[in-house]
Amino acid sequence: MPALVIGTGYGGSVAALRLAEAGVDVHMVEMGMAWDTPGSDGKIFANTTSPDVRSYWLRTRTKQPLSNFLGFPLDKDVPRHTGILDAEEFGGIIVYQGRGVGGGSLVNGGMAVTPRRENFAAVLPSVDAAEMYGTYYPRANAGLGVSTIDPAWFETAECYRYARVGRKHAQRSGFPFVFVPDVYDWDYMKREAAGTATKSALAGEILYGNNHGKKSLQQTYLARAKATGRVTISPLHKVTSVAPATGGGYTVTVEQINTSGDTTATKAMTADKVFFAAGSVGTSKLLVRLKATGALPRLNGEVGKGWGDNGNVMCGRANHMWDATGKLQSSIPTAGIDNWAAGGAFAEVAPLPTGIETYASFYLSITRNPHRAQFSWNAATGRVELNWQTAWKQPSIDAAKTIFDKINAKEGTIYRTDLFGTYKIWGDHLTYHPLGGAVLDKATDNYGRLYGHPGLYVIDGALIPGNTSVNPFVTITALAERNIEKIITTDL
Ligand code: FAE
Repeated sequence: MPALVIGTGYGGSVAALRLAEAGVDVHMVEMGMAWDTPGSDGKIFANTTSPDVRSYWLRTRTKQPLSNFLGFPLDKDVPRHTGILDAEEFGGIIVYQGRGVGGGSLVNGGMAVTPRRENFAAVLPSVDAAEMYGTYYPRANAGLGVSTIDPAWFETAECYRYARVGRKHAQRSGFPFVFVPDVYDWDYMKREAAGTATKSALAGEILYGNNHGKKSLQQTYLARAKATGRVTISPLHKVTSVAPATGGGYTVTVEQINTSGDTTATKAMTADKVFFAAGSVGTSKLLVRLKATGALPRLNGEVGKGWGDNGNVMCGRANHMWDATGKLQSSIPTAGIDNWAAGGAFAEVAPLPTGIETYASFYLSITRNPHRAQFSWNAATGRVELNWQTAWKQPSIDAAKTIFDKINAKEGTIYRTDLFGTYKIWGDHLTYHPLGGAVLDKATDNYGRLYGHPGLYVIDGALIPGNTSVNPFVTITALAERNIEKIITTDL
């Protein structure tokens, strides 16, 4: 076959669509499920407040990002299943990732943020920023279906009381407050609020999938890719090896798995070109292992390096009784506090959709964190390890404190200590935004061609060196649009 794509997230979906449009047949291999069939409750996706068999990737106990509430642990036992959210545990960090056709777009908040141009230039200096902002960011935003909330509706919607409280507190402390675009269908959300459409964002759906309203890749890039007739997808198939084939191209070894995660068949596929789009962690793990075990010996020493957590850190604040944040909270965040230039933090005002009044404000901050980790092969355990240290979150906590210490002082409020454990203020144990591990212009050339093995490409978040200053998927999509255009015109 001409082209095989490993993974069906943002990078993989862009590659598949543009290759197919150029007349190239594409096969996509995805380890997660298809997520196109309703369960016994008639719904495809489980609700955030009631995780079930569909919610976690091959775990026997849930691993909720907010592990506690009012002192009570929230996790519970679930049957082991190829569920939608992977809480992948490394030594110093839990990396949350989407599993299934659509990758992270199945589980994420849909916050679709284009970074400030000066920040982009600092992240990827080898990329022509004028081209990115003139052509590829607009193309990505259009392809993803990005739009911004109607500001008049925002002012009155009960489900955004929490965001308005977040704005009031930010502005009273002098911080810039910005609306954040999203791929959620805002007209659909208005109908949810009016009671004329089945609730999704207003029913708290997000972390384990949205049954309505959110334009995941299934509704955008992947739908268009399939409509070309040139793209096939194998769900519940996991790539375990890629090696040069005798006679040219690559042999790709694929394990078919069942919904308990057991291998039921092993298949060999051959492709002229192979695109690594298994996500920052998935792509890095494959490349590091294949280099170390001799399948792809000529990959360079940059493979596995430059990994970061996009500076993710979470916290909550306890408000006064007169600053109620609302029983009804839309699960789709719509606004943020931009203190990047002064304090190195961009904090999204996040929902806490518990169904009860919590008087809490909750935030996910993206911060400027200088630490970068490396993936390496442990031959003894047969695993790829990541050397991130939990203590490396301290610069992120310090950056977030430039916002929240000031707000707390101004409002006379305190941090919540009951959301991530007992008497624990900071959610510093996780990231939603893994980036890097096969960095552009280091492990690959300036368009994602892996050094050492012609015909192999990286086209996902692994290309980005650890931070994007905002939520990453628009940048991943735009960079993929840029790279695939070059690859199609020069390599095919
Ligand atoms: P990704 O979307 O992770 O896709 C990789 C795919 O490859 C997955 O479907 C894997 O199952 C599959 N795969 C991995 N290994 C293999 C293998 N060996 N064989 C076959 N398939 C494999 O990669 N970002 C934003 O910009 N805005 C947000 O609001 C936002 N919220 C988030 C909320 C949560 C809870 C999470 C987890 C993430 C969030 N993100 C958000 C991050 C965003 O989803 C992520 O950066 C992108 O999905 C990464 O895109 P990639 O194409 O790199």
